[in-house]
Amino acid sequence: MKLGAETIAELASQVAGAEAGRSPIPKLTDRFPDLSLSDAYSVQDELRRRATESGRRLVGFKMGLTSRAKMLQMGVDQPVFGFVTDAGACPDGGAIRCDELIHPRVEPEIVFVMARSLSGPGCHVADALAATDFVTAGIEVIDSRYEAFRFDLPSVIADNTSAARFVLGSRCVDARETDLVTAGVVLELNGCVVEVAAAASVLGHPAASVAQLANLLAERGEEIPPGAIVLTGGATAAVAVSPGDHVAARIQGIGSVSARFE
Ligand code: OOG
Ligand code: MG
Repeated sequence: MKLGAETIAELASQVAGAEAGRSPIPKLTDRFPDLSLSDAYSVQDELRRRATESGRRLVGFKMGLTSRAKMLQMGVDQPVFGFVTDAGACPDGGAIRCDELIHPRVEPEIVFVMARSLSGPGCHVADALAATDFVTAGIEVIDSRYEAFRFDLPSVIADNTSAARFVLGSRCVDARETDLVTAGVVLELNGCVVEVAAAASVLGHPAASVAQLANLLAERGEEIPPGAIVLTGGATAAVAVSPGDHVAARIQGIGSVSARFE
């Protein structure tokens, strides 16, 4: 289906309204079963346009559903991308308010910061590594605007892939000097290890996620700009958090990052 600009704007308003009012809505495909992936990215583009128009700064992108653990958890079988703005950034070790969110979950992610632009199509791991400045440890806080965190591919794309908050570690590591295949990824909740993975759980190598982002952006006439951060996707399943929780992600050879929820 190719939706008109008015419908795209209306769907963007529904998602934005759910976020602002912290009141989840049924997934968009309940009302628009034929919503195409391209329409869904148009809704996301409209959300991005409104975010920057209201003064938020686009700081990069996020890939989602890049690991088997995430695909199985969410029942969706293809990677997707969303955008991240300065409004989502939280300091390492800082507090994140749950009353601003609907049903937050956390996931450990390897985050790339780009030195140069990266344009698809045809990008591969080596192209991504060559364009990277450094990698750091990250926690992404996702918060679906859909009831019961249930969605399908078009619905989650139109919801900016559940993007809500993110926390970056303070240690910057050269991606070419680090083993991003066998490195262990550990997610701790209140001091207990709750999820573990290897870096390779993200598309075989998290740089492949950056390359795939460039290739997906190219389909929409865009590229990854220099200086952009790229969240490569949860290496493990996401874990629900509530006020009082403390979360840490530890990534072997890269470092750790943490957040408190209140
Ligand atoms: C969609 C976003 C997925 C990831 O890292 O896989 C994501 C969701 O699971 O709500 O951010
Ligand atoms: Mg994520």
